[in-house]
Amino acid sequence: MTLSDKIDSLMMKVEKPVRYVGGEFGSIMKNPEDVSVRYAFLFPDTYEVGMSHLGMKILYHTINKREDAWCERVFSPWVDMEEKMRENDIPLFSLESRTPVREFDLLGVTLQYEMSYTNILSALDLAGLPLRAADRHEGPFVVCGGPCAYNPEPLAPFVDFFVLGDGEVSTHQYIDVYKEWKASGRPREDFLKMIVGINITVTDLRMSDKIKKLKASE
Ligand code: B12
Repeated sequence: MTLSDKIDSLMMKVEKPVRYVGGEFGSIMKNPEDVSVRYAFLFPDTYEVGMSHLGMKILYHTINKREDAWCERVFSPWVDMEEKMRENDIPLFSLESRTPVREFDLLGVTLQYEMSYTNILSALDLAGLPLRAADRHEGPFVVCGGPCAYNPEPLAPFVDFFVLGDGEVSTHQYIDVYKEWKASGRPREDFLKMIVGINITVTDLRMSDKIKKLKASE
């Protein structure tokens, strides 16, 4: 049974299955073979809360305009679906291609309100990713942006890096750096060093869980 079959088998058993089916007008499908960067954008709340968020639409469009990248959407499942996913060993997946989140290159998370922070931890756990950035030695880099990124301290141990301000330009910048890093074969921590210079706050993984602000000049 494929992951997609397993997901389909739950659709009649959960409330509002339309939250998990995708395929809406405007959603973008690409061939994974044709792109070098796969980006999962998580709105850490249910589909109906997240789908009306303008920032996600802007960044989805911005990333998908690139021929070398594919951005897919991810939402938090409602409690009934989460319970069934855990029972049936179904990891958190993207809406477009139903790919497990842990197989993406980058996991972008929007921080719209602090009350969503516990959903972010649930999402990481459901994706099968270690919660703490320092414990993640493979899988997607977790990047957070949005209004609450201005106070990164509470989520710092769980996030690889934060982006402050509007994402339209910086998203391209760190995707470009990601491609360069991937092609170079350098160690995972080096990616975080390479993004210094973009308007970004990086979690210092090796020294401590403290936030270390790296300016372009450092
Ligand atoms: C519109 C809005 C709403 C709408 C949301 C409609 C919707 N579904 O989108 C409504 C009225 C529903 C709402 C509700 C709430 N809101 Co509100 N909301 C806003 C508001 C005014 C604008 C958000 C917005 O759409 N901006 C426009 C888009 C285009 O910009 P953006 O989201 O910031 O995204 C850009 C960048 O931030 C960045 N970015 C965003 N995400 C990411 C992710 C990555 C990875 C990267 C790289 C970049 C990036 O790139 C985007 C494009 O440039 C903000 C205040 C503000 N000025 O930001 C408050 C704000 C986000 N809301 C807030 C709060 C508290 C709430 C509520 C919890 C209120 C309540 N008690 O019920 C609820 C929670 C929602 C829920 N769970 O249902 C607070 C959060 C503060 C906090 N510390 O938690 C804010 C900051 C207002 C404030 N100053 O108090 N809200």
